Amino acid sequence: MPKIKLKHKKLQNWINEMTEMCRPEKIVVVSGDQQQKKELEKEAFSTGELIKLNQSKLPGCVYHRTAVNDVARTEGLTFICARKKKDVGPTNNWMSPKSTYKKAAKIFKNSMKGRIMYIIPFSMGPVGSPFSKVGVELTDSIYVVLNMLIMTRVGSEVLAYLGRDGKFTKCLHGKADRDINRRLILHFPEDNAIWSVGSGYGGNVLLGKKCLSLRIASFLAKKEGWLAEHMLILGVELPDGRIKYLTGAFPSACGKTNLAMLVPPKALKKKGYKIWTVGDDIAWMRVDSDGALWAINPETGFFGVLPGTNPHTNPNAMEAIKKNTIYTNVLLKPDLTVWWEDGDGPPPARGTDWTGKPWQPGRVDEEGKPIKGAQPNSRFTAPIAQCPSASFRSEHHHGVPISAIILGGRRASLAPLVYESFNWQHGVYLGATMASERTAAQYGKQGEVRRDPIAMLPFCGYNMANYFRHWLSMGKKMVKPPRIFFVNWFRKDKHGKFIWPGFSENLRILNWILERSEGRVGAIKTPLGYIPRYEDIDMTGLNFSRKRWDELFYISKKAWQNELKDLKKFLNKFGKILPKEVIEEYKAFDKRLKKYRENR
Ligand code: GTP
Ligand code: SPV
Ligand code: MN
Repeated sequence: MPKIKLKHKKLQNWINEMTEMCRPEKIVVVSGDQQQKKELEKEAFSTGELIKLNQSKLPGCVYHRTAVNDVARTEGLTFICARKKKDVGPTNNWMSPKSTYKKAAKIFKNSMKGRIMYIIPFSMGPVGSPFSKVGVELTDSIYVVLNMLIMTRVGSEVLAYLGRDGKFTKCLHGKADRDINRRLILHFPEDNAIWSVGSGYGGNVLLGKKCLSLRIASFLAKKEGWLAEHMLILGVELPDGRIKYLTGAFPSACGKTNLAMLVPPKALKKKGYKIWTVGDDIAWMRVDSDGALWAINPETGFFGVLPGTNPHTNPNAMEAIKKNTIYTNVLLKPDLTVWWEDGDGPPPARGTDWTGKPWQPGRVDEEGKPIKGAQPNSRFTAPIAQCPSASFRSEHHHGVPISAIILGGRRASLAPLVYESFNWQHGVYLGATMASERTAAQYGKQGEVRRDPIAMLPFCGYNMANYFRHWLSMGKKMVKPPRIFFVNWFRKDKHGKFIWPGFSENLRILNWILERSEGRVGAIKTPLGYIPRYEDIDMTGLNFSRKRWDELFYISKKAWQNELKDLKKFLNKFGKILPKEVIEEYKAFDKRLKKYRENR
């Protein structure tokens, strides 16, 4: 049995135990240095786990294909294993820790025979910051190691920080045979442990991301009095030079990465607006001694959606992925560069699709449906530091102060472009009652509307009713809590076209949000909350008619009453432990709606 010697006895014992179970041939500690990284890449090229891309066109870039049955997070196979079922609530899958360890151990048993087990010490947040959390991931996948090197702070520095008895989250990952019937993504919040087996896809296996930084961290955050959220963080530099920071919770594939890297429209850029990207997926927030809410991004990389990313929609992302990037599940071109749908330029005449089959434009399946070159949830892994808009505050252990919180979702009809909550409690209600259409980031029926409170439905590591309660209590800790807004960039007209141009133009709405937060502009009161007046939005350089605007803000009494019915079913699931404040807000909204007269 291979052995390594570490100063940290608990870590050492745990590794011994896991080695005993998985039986790897060799153990390698990931140091974080360039030389080791190069060797790992070389090894992965030789086995075909990775393909080296065209180094003159894409320096430092590599390509990876996952198994065809392993292209997105598998929420149905994701479990929170707390001792008591009621502690995980009605929205999480539950299994008891004891029986689950046993069940998973059978799959892990001997699964690393003939393989190397890599030990990845990592820190979510700057190493040594009191707001950071340390994890150690054991994995038999080089792809995981290389991704973690981009996504987190990895290596000897973290081990040194852990010392002899530092706290860490135990993260075990094994590819096993990638059989979907033997795939489990398990969280043991009471043991501060994660076990993931049978998958090789991003969110299932980069255990620092959703598993630690959201599911385990949300559990710790509740205990310790802070917030671990599925949110982007961005800074808006105003023409007067001040930078105001916002966070935004949108469900998976609903625009966090795009908004976090927004490029101001020409006319606003000329006025002096600028965007600073702090994070695109996860925010850890706490109330500081000044009574304000401060946020850090625990990650150092982006794991972003490629289809739809192009120089028009997201020029900053395009710039960030030119070098040192891992491309997963896109189309491979004959010259060893890559392509994806709605990317940069027309499709190549031929290539190899994400499943490894020859591809050309116009190829269709048996049913005559077009076959995509890139998987709809194909992704890039790239260092934040390579993004032209990367914030200079990323390494600051204190993070950034938050002026406003945005919630959002994909609603083809129903929700207006933007509305502001009346107060913190109403804002939490808007969060608790969020819903969005399902995207390619999850398995399941695409387009179906599902409830996704604060974009945390798949990521909250405990009972969501208590999560709402935690949010309510956080508001009381702040001197002046940030205002909470809801946005919907995705409303469509009767021809099925997006009404709002979105992307860069969203800055016009962010600007209104910030003006509202500082009490510099008025608004119209509706049953939903406050909405902007057309004339209060800076439309310089954009041709957007008042008629289209009114379409964006149309509030259908009937549709909202139906929404309330659907919502009631969801809220009832929580039973008696649902905070009374949420019910209060529900009733108040129902009442406002009854009185509302549509002016159409
Ligand atoms: P995860 O990484 O899964 O958490 O996703 P995300 O929330 O970061 O989503 P992302 O920014 O990658 O956007 C997903 C999809 O939404 C892409 O296809 C974008 O083109 C599209 N999108 C983003 N912003 C807008 C917008 O303002 N308007 C419209 N119409 N589409 C948008
Ligand atoms: C998401 O699905 O919200 C993602 C991608 O950000 S993954 O890391 O796979 O969860
Ligand atoms: Mn995400």
